[in-house]
Amino acid sequence: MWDLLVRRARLATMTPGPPWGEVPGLGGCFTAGDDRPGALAVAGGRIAWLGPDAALPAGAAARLELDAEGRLLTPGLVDAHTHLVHAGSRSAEWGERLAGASYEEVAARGGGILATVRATRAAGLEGLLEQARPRLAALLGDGVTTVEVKSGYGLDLETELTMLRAARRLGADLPVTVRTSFLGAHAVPQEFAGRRSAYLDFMIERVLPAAVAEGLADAVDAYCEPHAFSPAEVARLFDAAARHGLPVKLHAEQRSDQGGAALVASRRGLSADHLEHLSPAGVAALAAAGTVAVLLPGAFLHLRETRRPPVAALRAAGVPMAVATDLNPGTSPLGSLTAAMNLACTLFGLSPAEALAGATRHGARALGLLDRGELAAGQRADLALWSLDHPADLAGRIALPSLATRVVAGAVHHAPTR
Ligand code: DI6
Ligand code: FE
Repeated sequence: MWDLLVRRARLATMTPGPPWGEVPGLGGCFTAGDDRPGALAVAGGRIAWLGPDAALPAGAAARLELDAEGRLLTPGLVDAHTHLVHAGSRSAEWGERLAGASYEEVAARGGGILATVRATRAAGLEGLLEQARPRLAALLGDGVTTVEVKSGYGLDLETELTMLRAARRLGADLPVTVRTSFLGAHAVPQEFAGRRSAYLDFMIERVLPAAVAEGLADAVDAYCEPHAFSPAEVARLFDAAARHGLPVKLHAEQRSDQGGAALVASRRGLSADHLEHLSPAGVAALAAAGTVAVLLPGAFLHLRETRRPPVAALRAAGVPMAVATDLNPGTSPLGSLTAAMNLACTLFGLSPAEALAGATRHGARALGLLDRGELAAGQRADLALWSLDHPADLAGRIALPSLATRVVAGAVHHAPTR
């Protein structure tokens, strides 16, 4: 007796398997075909069986049955890069940027990240939770079942920990897996102005160990740009991460080529994120290390960038490409992963199938998670059932509600708009 059985579904498995045919024009996306709907069974929070509906074992039964009526069933979506815990708004600075100021100019006069730091320090745990909940609700309503959340708007001991505690609390209170990244090396705060090395010492010797001691960090991230941290500074932080046994990832090559991708690849990092200015050597380094390229088209759009990440080179080198929202108040105020998938296609040239793989399988790998992101026996039963028929429809629309039901570790949550 299974816990849940979904019947008559169009399964986008994201992985090959014996009964599945590749959807024409959608490499990497497999279904049982229009005329042969699929079925998927869940037991103990995991996928127990899947196959063509007609091949269901005789006498198959479940405590709960869902009739998908031919609609699309995908793995639950994975948003592998967000800053969704933060306080305040930066729309005034966006106005300045629209009028011609650059991102770096705004940051140099104490705006940018430091403006969000002031608001975040003042908010407190409850204030942060109150502001983060609707952002997370937007992602969940769009099919997300796993989300990464970074610190990096505290930049002092207490607020960095408070941000990470808020992220953990969201994961405990809501039906979603939250993975945290420690981003103490996001900016040098005002009180350390002119003392960069002392700030890094403080992060490495005090704040990171405190986060680790409380079990608050799943990975270590940094922002590698001339106006943020140099590769040598990031390397010091990565050494500290290794001493704590934590995997690393990096904001790399967003505004300039610093060799950040090669650096994070040399540490067998989980992901290099942004990559608009990635060089051929950086592509080769990611490919050799198996490090995931996380594409963030929301930031490209909101910053009105013109230089695209080298998607054709990444594809040719076999680098897995994830797609994420980068949900943050300064450069990517984007609360929909399916919209990010659309932008990855329209702005960066991904195919709809690559975008779907980027928000499922490869998003999970960018977080070091091998137990989700595919429909296969043994995977976690994190699923999204859509009021759509074709896998390409998911990336093919912008901000049109299309989630019918989310399943998290086997538990069913119907969308209010169903
Ligand atoms: N992610 C980041 O952390 C930076 N840019 C990006 O895409 C800065 C975000 C911010 O300005 O708050
Ligand atoms: Fe970011």
